[in-house]
Amino acid sequence: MSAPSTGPLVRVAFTELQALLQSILHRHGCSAEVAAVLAHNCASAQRDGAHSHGVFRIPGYVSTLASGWVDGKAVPQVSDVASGYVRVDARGGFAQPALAAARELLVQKARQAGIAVLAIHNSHHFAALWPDVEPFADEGLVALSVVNSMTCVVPHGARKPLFGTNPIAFAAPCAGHAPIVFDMATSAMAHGDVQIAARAGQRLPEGMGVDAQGQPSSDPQAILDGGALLPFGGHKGSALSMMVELLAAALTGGNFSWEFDWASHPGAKTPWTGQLIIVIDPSLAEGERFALRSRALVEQMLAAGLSRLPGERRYRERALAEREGVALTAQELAGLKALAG
Ligand code: NDP
Ligand code: PYC
Repeated sequence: MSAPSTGPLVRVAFTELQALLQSILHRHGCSAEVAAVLAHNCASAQRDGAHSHGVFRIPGYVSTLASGWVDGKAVPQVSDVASGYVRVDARGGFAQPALAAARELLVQKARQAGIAVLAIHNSHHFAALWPDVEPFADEGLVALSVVNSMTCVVPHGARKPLFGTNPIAFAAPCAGHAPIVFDMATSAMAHGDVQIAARAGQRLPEGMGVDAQGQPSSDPQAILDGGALLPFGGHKGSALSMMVELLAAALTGGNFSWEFDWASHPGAKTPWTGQLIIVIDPSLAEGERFALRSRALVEQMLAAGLSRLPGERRYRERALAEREGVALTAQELAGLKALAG
């Protein structure tokens, strides 16, 4: 989990931050619709203290748009493939607008069939994954999503990087409680957190990555400069990362993490890959029971001594931001205002 940037903090209303991000993205090449979707996503990450994918990412969006690598005005093409299958060609644009375009059809199919799959390809995902799944749980559905990124992770037992940081996010409703959500890179750290540590001049814990010679390194800059990350949990995280490549790329028709070459687009940062989302309607088989069972599980975990659930830190940050405004550094806010012109 990334720490916020250092420096004096300011707090701004969520809607104000969202509007600022929207104007930046629109000014730098996104259509109004795409800018609105991405601004909501990025402001939500900042609000929840998900710093590796909050406003920290805005310069990357801007440089990528300027490089011509991504189409910020792409209109996704939705195909109704089968009773439980929706496919979207993001047409070289961002993944979140593709999800937004297909969402209604996906939910309709999940409610009819009990389960539905959304396969997005030709898409760029540069964000946290939980915003893609949490809203499904808010409406009583269970959702699982995977997305692959860019080659920077050495598979367990291999010699050179191949996989992306490949996160997995899951959300489920829980009676009388916010949805249970986890969202985790299958690498030992998110690439964004390595960049934040490098910027702050911090060392990393051992076991996160290797340098350009393949030697273990705790220097984030060495990992960024020709080195690589390792999967979390050795062969187990490596197997999950492999699964993400299969589901997010092979199944959707998107690129594997190593299949695109952005060298001719200096400034490009967004991986051009694919994303899979699986949505299940638990009410078809279990009625209201799933959410109650989910609550029973949480109670047993707490009784067993668990100090916090995944997602709980974010919910706490969110509640604080709703009371006091979204926190960012004065320097970050000034940088955003400059980008907004
Ligand atoms: P973390 O390791 O910070 O957290 C992973 C999950 O574990 C979160 O759900 C977190 O909840 C939970 N958690 C953390 N600590 C505890 C604890 N002590 N007890 C219980 N639960 C805990 O996330 P990562 O660094 O792996 O990933 C960061 C972000 O980067 C993710 O949002 C991910 O989607 C994104 N990412 C995006 C990529 C892309 O291609 N688009 C690629 C790779 C990563 P909580 O959130 O409440 O802390
Ligand atoms: O933090 O690993 C990461 C990441 C890759 C693409 C977007 N975020």
